[in-house]
Amino acid sequence: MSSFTFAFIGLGANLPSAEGSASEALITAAGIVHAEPDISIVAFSRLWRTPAFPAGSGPDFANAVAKLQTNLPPETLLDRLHKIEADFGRDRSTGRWSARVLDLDLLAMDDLVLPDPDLQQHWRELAPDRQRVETPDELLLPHPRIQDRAFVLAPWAEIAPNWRHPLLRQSVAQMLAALGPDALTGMTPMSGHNIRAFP
Ligand code: PH2
Ligand code: MG
Ligand code: MG
Repeated sequence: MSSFTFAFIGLGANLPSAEGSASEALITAAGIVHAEPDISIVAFSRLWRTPAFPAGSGPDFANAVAKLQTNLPPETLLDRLHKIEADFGRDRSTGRWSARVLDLDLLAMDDLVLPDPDLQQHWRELAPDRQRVETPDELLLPHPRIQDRAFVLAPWAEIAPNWRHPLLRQSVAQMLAALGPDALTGMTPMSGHNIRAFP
């Protein structure tokens, strides 16, 4: 597993931390990810301010998507992302979908499908009430909720509109368009935080 691969990660935060505001946390986290051995950020979206999903569940989020180049296998990359979250003081014991100082989600790597198409379909089509309480034990790639989430797809479309979901056969731009115009309600790109350029 040393072939050179790209990956997409989603960054999110909706609580201030020792690093400052949620948006400052994303910028600091991006620098830490880029400084990791065997990982480079090669593209970074704008930072977006997005209403918390589900509606009313907490303060607005800052969200962004980064494209990484890495030769790490998926599980190792995910471990590195979790370690960075922990260093930010993220407490994973407070439950799913609670407010967080930093969330780094592995969205996709190349056109890899993990663990298999059937389990992908099971988790993708899980009823919303069960999504709150059930979590897969194993790593799923692509992340099973990307096609539902404008806060992921809108920043992602800025850097890779043509990346294609290997099972749904839709591009990022097509998945975003399929959500309809209301999906972007309340979402705004933030100015003054342009970190597109990584050396
Ligand atoms: N992340 C969640 C739950 N809800 N809402 C927004 N707007 N942005 C997120 O990143 C987000 C969320 C779980 O990780
Ligand atoms: Mg998340
Ligand atoms: Mg997460």
